[in-house]
Amino acid sequence: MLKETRRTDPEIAQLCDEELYRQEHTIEMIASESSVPLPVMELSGSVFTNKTLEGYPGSRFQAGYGVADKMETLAVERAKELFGAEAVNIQAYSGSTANYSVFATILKPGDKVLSMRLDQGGHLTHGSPANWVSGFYDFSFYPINPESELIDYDALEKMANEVKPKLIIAGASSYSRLMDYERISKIAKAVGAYFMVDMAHISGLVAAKVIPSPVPYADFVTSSTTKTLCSARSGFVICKKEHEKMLKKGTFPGALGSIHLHTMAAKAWTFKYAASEEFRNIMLKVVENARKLSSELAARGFRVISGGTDNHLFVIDLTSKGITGKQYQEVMDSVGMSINKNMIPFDQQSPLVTSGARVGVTAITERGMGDEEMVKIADLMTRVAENIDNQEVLDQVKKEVQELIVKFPMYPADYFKD
Ligand code: DSN
Repeated sequence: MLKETRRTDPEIAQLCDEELYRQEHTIEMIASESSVPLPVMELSGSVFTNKTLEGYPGSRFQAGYGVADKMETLAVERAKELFGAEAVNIQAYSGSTANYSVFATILKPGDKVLSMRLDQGGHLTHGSPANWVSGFYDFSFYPINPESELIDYDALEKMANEVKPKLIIAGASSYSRLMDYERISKIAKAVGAYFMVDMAHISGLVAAKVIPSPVPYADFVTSSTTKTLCSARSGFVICKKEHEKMLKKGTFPGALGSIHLHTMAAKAWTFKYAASEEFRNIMLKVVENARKLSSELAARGFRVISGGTDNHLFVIDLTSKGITGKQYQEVMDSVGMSINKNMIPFDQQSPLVTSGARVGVTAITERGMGDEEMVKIADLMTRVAENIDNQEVLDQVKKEVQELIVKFPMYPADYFKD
């Protein structure tokens, strides 16, 4: 696959080889990661990358659109079928740009938006002070209940009545529980707000019908495609038929430029594959593994936020182990296990330090791991947390990580050789 790169630029080829080695030898538990099937990798690097095109099928700004129109139409039709959607816009480059295109479609500067705060599970693009949208729109945040650590729907309703937002956003980057989309959609309707769900993290589980879908309830559903959907680095937006025309305009020329046909081709492949029994079985196992790993960690003294998980991820509070998220992330990485530091609800630490860590099991489940491996990983994670300064223990853990991971190769050994 890297034949010409090896010939023309051995330095870059070497970096690719090093990254492949790192991935093959790492227990990958960053919840937003997955390893893409080889056709997705091939299509992401396909000849479609050469084509510049703006507009939509049947109405383009450049010549040479015939094949591209077929590709975009196919991707849209497959996505509609997979998610039972009335309309889909496939042009987003990522989950973030999918959100921006919805904002460009329905919001004006200063409009009010009600969403979930970053430290309680939300996303940067849902109004975090660190993101440009916070200076452009007027964000308020609904809370989670400090005891249950679940969304407080009564408080959400009260805030919606007080704030009268133009848009209510649900969906999160580190919330491990199901959401009551039906209830939020009723609240949104009652106050005259649009309802948008950002299902970036869970779209694979939704596609496989392993957890409930927001599609019947929301005006707009946005997603990236790299997380549980295990596809190209890209995104898409689903909407009700009545919003399709304005979403098209809001996306192009409203928010984005020329389309990325290469990742569109990869997404089209995924929208067919994600309807298969094979993909559904992986997603079923993802949820089973997340439950198993979280309960094994709880049994070893970690506090799991909200007491468990219904999806592919969960957040652990590290204060009982006397370490920060930053420390844990760094030392875990040094022994070949990859997680990310994450704020816990009402965290006293800064986002760069944090009191918690987020753990996701999509990538290790794709590699074939199950119950037995979840028990072993819980044991390895505990030994790291409890021996953060003990190099002898960490060296032993590193050795055991390698013994485990080499039994579950990610890709055929010879695929990237030439
Ligand atoms: N939103 C970030 C995450 O969840 O890790 C990147 O996708």
